[in-house]
Amino acid sequence: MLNIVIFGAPGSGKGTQSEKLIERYGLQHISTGDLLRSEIKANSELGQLADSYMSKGQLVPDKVVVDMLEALVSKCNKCKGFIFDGFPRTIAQGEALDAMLKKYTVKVDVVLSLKVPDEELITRLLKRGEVSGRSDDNRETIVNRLQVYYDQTAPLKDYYSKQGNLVEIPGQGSIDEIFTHIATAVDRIIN
Ligand code: B4P
Repeated sequence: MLNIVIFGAPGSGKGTQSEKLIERYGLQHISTGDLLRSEIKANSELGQLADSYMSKGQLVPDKVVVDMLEALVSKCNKCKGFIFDGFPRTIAQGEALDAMLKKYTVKVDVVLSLKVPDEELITRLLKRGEVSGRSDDNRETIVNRLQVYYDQTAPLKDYYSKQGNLVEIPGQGSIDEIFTHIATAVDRIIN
């Protein structure tokens, strides 16, 4: 089993690079952002709760996200592995993920940390906002999301660095160029 965490600030290209990872390695993709947005679309109770946080650029509470993820991981008994996209986003989520995988005697094999300067992140997300219709792709919310990232999510880099599985990936350049760096890091692990 191969378990990959794709990590980075909002707009760093986690979703974009995940699509290429799925294509190349055939892993099960779990994007907490996509899952939460589909709950919002369905206007479920969970979706209404998630929207009240996401539209302000805040993180959805850990327990809500961890329970949602645990349900998915436990269902997937024939998976070759997972790409965790946008999860974990807090140290508590990181610890929950480690505990969850331990039950299946597996672990996070690699954390691909995409590095992109803030100005480029803002430009990308504003551009996406022109077409996405996402309530969180506007300047005010983007600035808040970046602050939340630095306060609550970035400390995970240290967490994984101590585990020895963090790989920094330059997140600027063409999508294919970035993926070449990613594939090199992943191939090093599986070969
Ligand atoms: P996510 O859905 O994870 O979204 P994201 O961080 O905005 O985007 P991503 O990094 O995937 O960017 P993308 O590839 O699309 O989270 C949204 C919200 O959900 C969070 O703010 C939070 O509220 C909530 N949430 C999600 N997970 C949670 C969790 N675990 N706990 C609590 N709350 C959670 O790229 C962005 C844009 O850049 C795209 O338009 C793309 O085309 C462009 N792009 C990508 N690569 C590029 C490149 N190389 N050059 C130029 N443009 C590029």
